[in-house]
Amino acid sequence: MRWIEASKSAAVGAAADNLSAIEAEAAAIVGRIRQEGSSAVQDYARRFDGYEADGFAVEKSIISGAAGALEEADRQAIMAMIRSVATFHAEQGYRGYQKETWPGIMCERRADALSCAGLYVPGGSAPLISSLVMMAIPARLAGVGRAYVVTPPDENGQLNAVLAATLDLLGVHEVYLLGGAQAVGAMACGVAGLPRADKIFGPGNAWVAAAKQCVAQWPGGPAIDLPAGPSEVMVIADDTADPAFVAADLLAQAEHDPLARITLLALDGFDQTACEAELSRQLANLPRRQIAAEAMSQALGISCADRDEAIGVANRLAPEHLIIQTRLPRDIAVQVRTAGGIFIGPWTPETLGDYAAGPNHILPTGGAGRAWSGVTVESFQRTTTLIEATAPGLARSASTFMRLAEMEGLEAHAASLKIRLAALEKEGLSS
Ligand code: HSO
Ligand code: ZN
Repeated sequence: MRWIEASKSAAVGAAADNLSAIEAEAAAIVGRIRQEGSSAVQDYARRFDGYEADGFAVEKSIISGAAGALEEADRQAIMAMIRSVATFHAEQGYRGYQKETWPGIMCERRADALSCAGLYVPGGSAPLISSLVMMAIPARLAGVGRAYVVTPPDENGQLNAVLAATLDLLGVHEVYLLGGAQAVGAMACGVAGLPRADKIFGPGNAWVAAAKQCVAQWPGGPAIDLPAGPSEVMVIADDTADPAFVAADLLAQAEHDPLARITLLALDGFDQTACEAELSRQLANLPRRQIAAEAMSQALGISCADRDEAIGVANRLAPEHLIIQTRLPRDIAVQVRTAGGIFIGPWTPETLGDYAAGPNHILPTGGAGRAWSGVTVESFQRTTTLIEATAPGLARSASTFMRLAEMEGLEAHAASLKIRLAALEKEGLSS
């Protein structure tokens, strides 16, 4: 872990990870899929996933009944996760409403679910069943017409068994075995047997994140949920923090990805030496220590003079997850306005939120939290506004609208009102 003073941390974040090479590769992959379609997807699947097949769709019979293979305690844990995520998300969703803004002009906002959403579930070394739940539940609550899952095949070229069981418990039966940037390309273009997604959801590694950003910029391309790349955690710790807890929380994110961004903001009195010792001790016992060690080699410790300085750094870096292990942690939480999710106090490890506390764990990374929020039911909805005027409503308000059109110098706009007023006058309906 490298330590710097907060006053020297201005370049952190701006210097960003060296992701441009990955961005270029991901752009080349989705670009070729856009040009060549299914054959390019098959080629990449063969090359990157070692997956040789005509199609990518998983047979429904593999999913239905898959939950039967789970141990009872595992089944119950997954069901508990589904329930608490559903309970928290049930409060969400755009509200439709009507307002008569002028006498005789009725305005309405209507919320509709997306027609087709593609949900990417990262696979590889750790199939993230929790990420699946974090997308499938809000999609269902929003009432999405068709929500399908795309996930890489396991080392045997199969759908991971625990993932299959979770899909079964969720009642999601449309699944395709594809990973990485090529999965994003296939969802965006609607090729290789996948339906064209209106919006692509899901966390992923740097390639997946870059591919999503790329397809979202195509004219007419799909929308994406949010810029979500490699995991990030920031811990703010003071002299009351237990260095072993802090070390454990840093490693819990480090084990996700060699590119995971790990930041520790140390306030006066935090025992850095004890924390470093705990990091080495705990790391040595982790099965995924190679990944975690790689991420930790890039980890940054920032010494902060006081709470305000730490709050300033946190707001500037906008971490995906912020864990506050200090005196009066809630006072800090209310002042940090850019984090994806905040975990308050010593008894709230991020792991609670990663799995089953309730809130969504798909959160903005890379500083995107300054403007983006995590996935919600609203992410699966869009809104349309409706306006309906009556003849008297139009007649009474037209002069104001006409003045506005004239101020903008748009005569045809004004004329679309005048022609109606004339018609109303003829019928003797004008006010
Ligand atoms: N921490 C991850 C989510 C996750 N953790 C899934 C465990 N499983 C998001 O950054
Ligand atoms: Zn996690």
